[in-house]
Amino acid sequence: MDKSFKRIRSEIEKANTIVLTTHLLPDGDAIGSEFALYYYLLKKGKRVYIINHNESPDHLLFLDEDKVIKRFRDDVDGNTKLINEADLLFVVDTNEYSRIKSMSEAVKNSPAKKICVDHHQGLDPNGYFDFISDTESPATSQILYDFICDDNPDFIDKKIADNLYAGIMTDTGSFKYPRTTEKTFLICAELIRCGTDPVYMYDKIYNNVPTDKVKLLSRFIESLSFHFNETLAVGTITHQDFLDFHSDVKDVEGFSAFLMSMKNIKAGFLIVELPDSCKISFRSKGNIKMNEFARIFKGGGHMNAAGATVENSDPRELKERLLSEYKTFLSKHESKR
Ligand SMILES: [Mn+2]
Repeated sequence: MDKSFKRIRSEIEKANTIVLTTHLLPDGDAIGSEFALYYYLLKKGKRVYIINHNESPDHLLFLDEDKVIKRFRDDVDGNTKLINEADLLFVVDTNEYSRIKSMSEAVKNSPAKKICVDHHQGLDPNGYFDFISDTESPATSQILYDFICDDNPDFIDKKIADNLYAGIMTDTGSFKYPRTTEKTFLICAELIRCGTDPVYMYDKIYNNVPTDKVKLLSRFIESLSFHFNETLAVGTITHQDFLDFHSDVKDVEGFSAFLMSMKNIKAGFLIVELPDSCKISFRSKGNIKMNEFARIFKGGGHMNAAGATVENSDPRELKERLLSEYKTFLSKHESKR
């Protein structure tokens, strides 16, 4: 890896203008990596731009205090021009051009040398002029820590440290996912020494759930019913719930996982009422084939996670139908054993 560090550093030395981008729906590691690289490159005297497909989520906006990130579609021509005229283009935290969405054509067509820094599997070496890839690393930000220190550890100031820390903390699930190692903690200790406040960072990123989303969750919990000896949980979110709490279907993220967090629950249904249909999420544990069950409702998916959309249906009637179909489904299952 040290060799690619040196090669890429010599490309940076030669470059004047550098554009950075990352994957759609950017997360803490995507944005933290972009800003760590951004502030490092500014110190190297480069002209640097960050252009993304999506705008940043609310809880990460504090990392963009200088309002640096441009959204590609807000000025397609201007941004395409920047991408075309750049000497170097960094793609961070993904190696697939399809994941930079609306920007992929502009980036692929640009004569700039493209460099990928990533920790995901599946990098195609032919897709880039050069790359740093480490699939053992828990975060792209951790790779960039090594990259910047390999140049000069004094480059890590508080701003760079905060962004690297944000990337590492979020991609390790606050230091609990498998690729979290001793090295991860040593790096974070060093980032804290450089000025990062871990309490402040956690608070900004995680203690930031809008109250309307919590009210929607509360409505969902009130709606729960339990069946078949408390092995099945069913929850419903109605169109009215969305209106009451100024929310929409993206705010139910995590609700079906919540169903499955309960001890004796083996299956869960989440019914979400949309203007002219109902969306069902089916979840299960073990060998209960939810994709098979979802087919009754013209849906599909994986064994433990499936989905279906039922047009023009009433959520209460749909729930009754789900329960009666599931009873039949269970009895067929039992008889097969
Ligand atoms: Mn990542």
